[in-house]
Amino acid sequence: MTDLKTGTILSGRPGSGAHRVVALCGPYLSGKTSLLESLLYATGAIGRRGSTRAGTSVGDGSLEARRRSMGTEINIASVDHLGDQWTFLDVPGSIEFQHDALAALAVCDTAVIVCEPSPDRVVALSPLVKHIEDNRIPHLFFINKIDSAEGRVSDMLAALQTVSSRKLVLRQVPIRRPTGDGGEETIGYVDLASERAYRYQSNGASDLIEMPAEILPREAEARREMLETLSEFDDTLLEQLIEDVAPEKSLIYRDLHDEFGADKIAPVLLGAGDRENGVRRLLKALRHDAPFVGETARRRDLPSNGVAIAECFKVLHQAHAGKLSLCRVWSGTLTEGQSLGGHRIGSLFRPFGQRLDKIGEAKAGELVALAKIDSLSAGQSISAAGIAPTADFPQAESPVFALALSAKNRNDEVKLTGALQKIVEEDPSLAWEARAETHELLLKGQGEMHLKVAVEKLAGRYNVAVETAPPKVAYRETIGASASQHARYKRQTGGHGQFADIKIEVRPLPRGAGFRFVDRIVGGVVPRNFIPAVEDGLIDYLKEGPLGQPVVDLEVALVDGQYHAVDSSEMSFKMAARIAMTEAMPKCKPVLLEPILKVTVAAPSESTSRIQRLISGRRGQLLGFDARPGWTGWDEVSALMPESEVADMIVEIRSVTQGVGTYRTEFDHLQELTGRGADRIVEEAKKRAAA
Ligand SMILES: Nc1nc2c(ncn2[C@@H]2O[C@H](COP(=O)(O)OP(=O)(O)OP(=O)(O)O)[C@@H](O)[C@H]2O)c(=O)[nH]1
Ligand SMILES: [Mg+2]
Repeated sequence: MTDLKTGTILSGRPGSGAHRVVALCGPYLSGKTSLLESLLYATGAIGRRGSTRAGTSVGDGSLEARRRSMGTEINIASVDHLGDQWTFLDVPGSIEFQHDALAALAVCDTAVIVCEPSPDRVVALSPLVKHIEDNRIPHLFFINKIDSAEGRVSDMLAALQTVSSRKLVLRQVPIRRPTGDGGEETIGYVDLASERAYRYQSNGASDLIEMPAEILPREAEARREMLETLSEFDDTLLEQLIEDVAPEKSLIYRDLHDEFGADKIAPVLLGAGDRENGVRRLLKALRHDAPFVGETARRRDLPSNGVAIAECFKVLHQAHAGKLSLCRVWSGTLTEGQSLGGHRIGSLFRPFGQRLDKIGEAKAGELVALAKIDSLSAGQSISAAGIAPTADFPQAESPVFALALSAKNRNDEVKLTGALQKIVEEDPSLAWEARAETHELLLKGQGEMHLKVAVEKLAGRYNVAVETAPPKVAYRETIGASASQHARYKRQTGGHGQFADIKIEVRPLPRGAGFRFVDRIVGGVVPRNFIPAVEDGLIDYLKEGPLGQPVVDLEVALVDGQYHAVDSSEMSFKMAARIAMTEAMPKCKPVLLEPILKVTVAAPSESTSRIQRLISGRRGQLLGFDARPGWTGWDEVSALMPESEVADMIVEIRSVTQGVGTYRTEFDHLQELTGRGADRIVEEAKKRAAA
């Protein structure tokens, strides 16, 4: 289809050489990278199929991924297939690396949601499906590992429908055969549109076989369901069904194509990606039904008028190539050496696993790595107008886990912050912060594994070895009683001495008031120029009170004093202030304060009561729960919780929510902490001071 106003090709035809992008996404270990391997093999891009388990796959080639046999970053591979060009973006399934999945989804034409045939695990899919639906990304489900499926496909379909607001359309029914041990195995499938039966091969394309007689009733029922769903969007088909006229195949194919492209239905395919079963059928569906770049650009409100524009969705920092901005070209052509919006486009690369193939130009639809455009980062587009943010690019998730970092070699500190900047640019769901309250360098992210991988990258790619520790909690202390104190600082060491004499009154202030200094000196008993020195001395003392923590929420009034015309100095008044505080504080009933956070946990409703128990078990005070806005079947539980109890809470939240629960926090107040918990913290502070 051509846009009449601009002459741009909005949608192409299979075999027209157009370049489409497919994101392979889905839960942890559902088989995405194995499926990618089979897609590459089936299209002839690789001559032999590797495996993630053996560490021989094209995807997961990074050290961090290989070490764990899991995805930790986007894998990219482009292939030619029957006159079309395809780029597959295989993303990590772990929720901790989810940002890469969202980045890939932003630039794809179609998402393939790869899931396992386990109805009780579909909850794990719900945030992903919601994100895809919210962004109106045409998507299909690939029920993988069909070789190990135990239940019925119809039960899986029903479970999937509970997390999908799009009507699901089953495209295939499995052909099953009893196994010797009383179970069943899937040996092939019937395609419900063509009504042809196929037998899976252990390697290569499935064989066309005669339709097994025993499957006919099931096939007929599944086909009727497919047609009924399609007829909800097509009156012609509806009339034919009512009048019992057998619809033309071309009509069925057209409906499948149009309603998929318009994101009204989500087709469901079956297969086993690690042995190529159903892989060619998947390729065929993509070939016929995946939208083209112009349609995707239109969906995202990006220009597709033939003028060059590309959007960066991820940055990589490479030892040799330097900064690489991974981009999708939405319109026009990018060429090596071209100047675009004031930026020179240097080398262009096409990524294939860990390999970068140099190319001279990249056309609309293509996925390309642009070298050394320093200011081009994820979520920005580059065009003749310069570099600008794209409106609907996914925001980075707020962190739910943190570690304190320190360089093993003190001389590496500058190198460390430089490397942190780079890894955060590569993965914006990581963040780092020099936290003044605890004097720690914090690395924050989506979970322990996420941060461990980041730490491995620091060591392996940037050559900065770091130590990690759980972050400190920013405890404070305050006082529960008032006291007056007189203090004198006097030294006589030859020449002229040191003299300062002051009287202070210390009293507690309400929570949140901080520190207040009051000058009540009358008649110049402490000269004006020394009063700031008294205040300085107080502030200096307050950095660490008798319980080993910064002191807050108190007032200190300077009420009286004496000075000596020769011996008094700023220094001596500062010293007197310290002495006065050191003596006054123990009389003021010091008490520990711990930070309390307002916590909002979001989780599927069936785990709400478990979340509430988890919060109560961590000294939390429940405030209530409500439906999570915009999320069907999810709740938000809010509570006040001590910061120390929140630190590793994500691990437990995930274990009771199939990994999908999450939380956000904001500081609420400081609260007095007494008893054994407080004693332990004071002990630790003392030990640290002594060390
Ligand atoms: N039985 C069976 N096992 C499979 C199939 N596909 C993948 N597996 C196995 O499932 C495990 C995970 O496969 P991967 O391809 O690494 O899964 P993934 O979805 O890429 O994993 P992450 O990227 O870490 O989320 C491996 O042990 C595979 O061998 C399949 O179709 N059938
Ligand atoms: Mg993977």
